[in-house]
Amino acid sequence: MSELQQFTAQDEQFMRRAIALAAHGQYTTTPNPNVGCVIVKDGEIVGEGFHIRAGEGHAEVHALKAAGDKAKGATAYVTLEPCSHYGRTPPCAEGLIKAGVSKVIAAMVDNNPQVAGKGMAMLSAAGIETAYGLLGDEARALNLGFFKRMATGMPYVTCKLAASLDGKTALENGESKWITGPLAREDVQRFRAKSCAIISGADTILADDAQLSVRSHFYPELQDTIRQPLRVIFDSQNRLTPDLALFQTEGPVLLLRNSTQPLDNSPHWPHFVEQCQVESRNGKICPTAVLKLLARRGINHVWLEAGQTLAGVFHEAGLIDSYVVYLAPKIIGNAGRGLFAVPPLMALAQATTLTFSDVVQIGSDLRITALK
Ligand code: AOF
Ligand code: ZN
Repeated sequence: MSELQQFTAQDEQFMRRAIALAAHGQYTTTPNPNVGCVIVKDGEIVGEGFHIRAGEGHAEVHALKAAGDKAKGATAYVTLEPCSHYGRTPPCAEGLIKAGVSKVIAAMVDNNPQVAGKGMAMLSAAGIETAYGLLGDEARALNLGFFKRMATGMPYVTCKLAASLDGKTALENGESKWITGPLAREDVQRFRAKSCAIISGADTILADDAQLSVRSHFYPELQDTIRQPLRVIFDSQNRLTPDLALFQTEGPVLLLRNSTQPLDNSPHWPHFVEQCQVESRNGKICPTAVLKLLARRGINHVWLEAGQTLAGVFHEAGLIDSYVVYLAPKIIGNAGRGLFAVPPLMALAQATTLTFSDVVQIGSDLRITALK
């Protein structure tokens, strides 16, 4: 197997197509990664496909089916190393060997310990020419959560914030619901839809009566397949009640209790609400324990949409990988509330330093992405 060998411009073009196909699965594949595959014979695409849903065929299965006999002697471009294991589906490496492809180019190796190079090795052992490393960064960006969970046992956490131009998230009295405009709120829907879980706290749910759901009318193309991410709510004092809007929207909810608080098993909770006691200190639920629990349940990417207290807890514990901040052209003034409730710093040198990765205008607001 060779890494970073000289790939041709045509190789790059086919891998770009495979990456674009993989992205079609971004609302549905969880806990599996987004993967695309293109099969090329004599410079022509003869089959292509992408992974849609865990439990169903992998990208290669769809592409090989479309190619039929034309797969013989063809080159397969895959955004992730073909799998070598029997999971919910049989190994794709075996499928490619049986179909008689002569070359497989993968954008990157799969860091799932069940695969981890074994897929490429199976192909090589069968006499198939293999290479990887073509557009690896682009392919990695599609599955940040999956790769982080496989490498560390923790999900990738994106923290969403909305603030005025002077960096305030709410008035002194807590009013905060409509700082940003409708297009920014629609943009948030897209991030929610891509995430595996949305984390929030009882404060936010009580203040805004938030549903934290994905509104399917934003996705006409996905009307039938729209998936509600798991809504994970920190409610360490059992303050939430079944009448709130959150519990009127069908879709899984994990209600977190502190380890000393009894669960509320009253019959009024809807069937889709699960309560769970989590390791706590001084009555506060441990955010690291929550993320580990979520990763064990196959959660790759978390969208943290919370108020300054819970956002502060995650930030201080160093658990946030990326910050998505919507900035509205409004001035609230010094009496407004900040974004993170954290203890004061003694020197600027103690400040968290991030890197801006992206700035775009969305309607009347700006969206700034900063990475740890
Ligand atoms: C691929 N192509 O399209 C995907 C792959 O339980 P299973 O059978 O769905 O296997 C899931 C694992 O297979 C997943 O964790 C990842 O390592 C790999 N996913 N591999 O070759 C695909 N989705
Ligand atoms: Zn596979």
